[in-house]
Amino acid sequence: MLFLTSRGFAFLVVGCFVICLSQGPSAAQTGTMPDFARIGDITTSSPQPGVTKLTITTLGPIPSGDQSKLTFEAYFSSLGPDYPSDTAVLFSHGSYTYPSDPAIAPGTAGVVDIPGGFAFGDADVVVDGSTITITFASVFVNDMLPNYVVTRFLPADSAESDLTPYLADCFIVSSDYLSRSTIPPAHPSRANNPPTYPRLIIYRGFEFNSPPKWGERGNQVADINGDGNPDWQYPVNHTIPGTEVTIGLFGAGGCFYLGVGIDQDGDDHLDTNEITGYIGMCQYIIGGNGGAIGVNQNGQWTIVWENYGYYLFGIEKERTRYEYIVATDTLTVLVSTDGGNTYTQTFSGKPTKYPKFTSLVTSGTTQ
Ligand SMILES: [Ca+2]
Ligand SMILES: [Ca+2]
Repeated sequence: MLFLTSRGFAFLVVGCFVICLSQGPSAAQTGTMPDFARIGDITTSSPQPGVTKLTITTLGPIPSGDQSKLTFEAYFSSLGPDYPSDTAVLFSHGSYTYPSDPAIAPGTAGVVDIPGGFAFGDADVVVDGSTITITFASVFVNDMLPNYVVTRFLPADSAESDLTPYLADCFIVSSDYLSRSTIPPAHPSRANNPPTYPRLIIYRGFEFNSPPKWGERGNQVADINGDGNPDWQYPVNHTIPGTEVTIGLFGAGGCFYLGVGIDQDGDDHLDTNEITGYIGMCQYIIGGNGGAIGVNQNGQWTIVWENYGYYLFGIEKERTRYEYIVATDTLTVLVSTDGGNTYTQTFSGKPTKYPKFTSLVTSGTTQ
């Protein structure tokens, strides 16, 4: 665990006001940013182990009762500062409800997964004059400093129809403390692949280092990829409500595997001898993962796992999406090469028949 206590830093604000050329002029586009929507300084600290405190100081006090549409968004990358930001810690202010899933109401803060657009973590926020203090669990951001912080602002009298395109296309103040990037992140309301399932987040790829190909790491368990070497299990266990079906995360040969099975001994933990199949994996050398349990449009419990592959320098290469319907024991695998806008189905059937999983051990037996 890396603590941030002594790692406070200051942002050099390189603020700019970006005009949405694709939109007609509006009050927001021709106006000026109020001081309370402009960032003066940002620091992080760790008031206690496992807790990160992000302090944003604005150039002017935030007026009481302000009804503008304003967000402060601190972007983090699970893979390091040169990789795409995939997590935002944000504060929604004024009259603006942040369009994540679930939404973040005005006056509250949360942690949002940018690729999926879902809010998966809580954050506490206190506003005092020009100081915004957001406190959250460090694990959400892998104990890293933010890559940059963005504020987005619309005056209170802006038409609602102005809101989404403006927020999606423009950033107002962007501070990049190492000048790594001048490209603002897309607003998550335009994020690819809007969630279609009610989400209960089951896993964030950055919570664990990739499993080693060789050697030992903690949580050692029985050999699951049949190479004769013991493998690893991570503390990710979730049981589908109302069932004994449980998922567990395993590591073997440098890859993550999401296993599913019946929790035979009722300990809310998927033991290796309880795995009946695998329903997701991390197959990219540089990548990230996210997943959720929810109910699909047919009312069936569905486990969704998405694996993102990156080139170096943060360019997304490909993503693979696994959707497992519990009731029918059906796994569907879909691949996207355009950032999640479109997917091509590559497999649908029993998990044990998916070619990448056929050599894995299930319930003590190689399939
Ligand atoms: Ca092994
Ligand atoms: Ca068990």
